[in-house]
Amino acid sequence: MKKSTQQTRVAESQVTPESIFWNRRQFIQKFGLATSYLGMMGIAPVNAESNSGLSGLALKDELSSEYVITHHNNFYEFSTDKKKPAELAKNFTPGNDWRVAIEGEIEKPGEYTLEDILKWVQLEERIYRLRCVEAWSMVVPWTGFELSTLIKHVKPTSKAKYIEFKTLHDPKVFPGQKRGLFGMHSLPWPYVEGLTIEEAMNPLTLMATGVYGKNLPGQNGAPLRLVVPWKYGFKSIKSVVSIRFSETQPVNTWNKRARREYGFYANVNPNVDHPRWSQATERRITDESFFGVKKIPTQMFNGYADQVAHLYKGLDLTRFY
Ligand SMILES: Nc1nc2c(c(=O)[nH]1)N[C@H]1C(S)=C(S)[C@@H](COP(=O)(O)O)O[C@H]1N2
Ligand SMILES: [Mo]
Repeated sequence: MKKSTQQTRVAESQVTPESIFWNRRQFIQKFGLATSYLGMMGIAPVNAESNSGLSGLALKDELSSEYVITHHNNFYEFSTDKKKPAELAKNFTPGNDWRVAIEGEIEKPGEYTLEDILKWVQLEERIYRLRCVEAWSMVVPWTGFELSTLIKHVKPTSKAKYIEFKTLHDPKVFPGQKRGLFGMHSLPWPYVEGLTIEEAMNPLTLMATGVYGKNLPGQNGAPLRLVVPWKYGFKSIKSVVSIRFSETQPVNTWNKRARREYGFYANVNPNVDHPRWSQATERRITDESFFGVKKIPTQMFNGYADQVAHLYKGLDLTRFY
């Protein structure tokens, strides 16, 4: 069953031109509904009238299969083994009563449910590349909303320069948060990530609630996770319970863990190698062998330079990696 449905899906979506991407978005805005991925494939008119300089989003890459996206995961709260989160997350099925603390330098701090948040925003589908710092990549059809909409809703003060995100910390839910050998943790918990307010406001930055037209499965960061497609995957923090606006730069988990290997910015950059491996190429994982046999050149900002390069003008990207 698994095999045949996937193959159909991938075949139907080999090419995802910009026109489909943007018209889908307009369609959803117009009719105020998020239709499933397959449903949308049928209605895409041609001619994207090259929307407001948002070219460069033409994504001709083959989609990774739903099976790959949901069975090859980095989610250390469950396990450091990429094949295990799918199994271990079976009972992690949070719903719209999921609570998110939104606080710090904003006019409307509070504890909100996902249901509250979904009233403020517009869901849409976005197909993005996901490039892990480990040099593998996938192409994912996310459902989600622009983080900028949430930000505007809670009204940041002039002191809000950064946003810090946290994942749920609960060893009863996440076995990987229990102490392991020698009382060690795989990472310091909770998992923390951060963005500058400008990065968070960029129209590419999503909060995802779904993948392949379905609610996010536990292993992909249910019920709400960040997606920042021009940065290495570790920035795209899963199962978010806290969004805090601050004046100072947050210390993100991987930076805390290995400062010289993982920075705050973590922009995808083929010219700055990881201290232990090259970042010039990546293995594109499309099918369930997980091998990612196709080796392709990594693009600056993961191919989203037109949308985000301006954010880093004057910043030495070899120092601020
Ligand atoms: N809370 C949390 N978020 C996380 C991670 C994690 O271990 N814990 N792994 C990150 C890494 S390294 C990657 S590559 C992506 C993987 O997302 P995916 O499993 O949906 O492909 O999630 C990121 N978000
Ligand atoms: Mo990653």
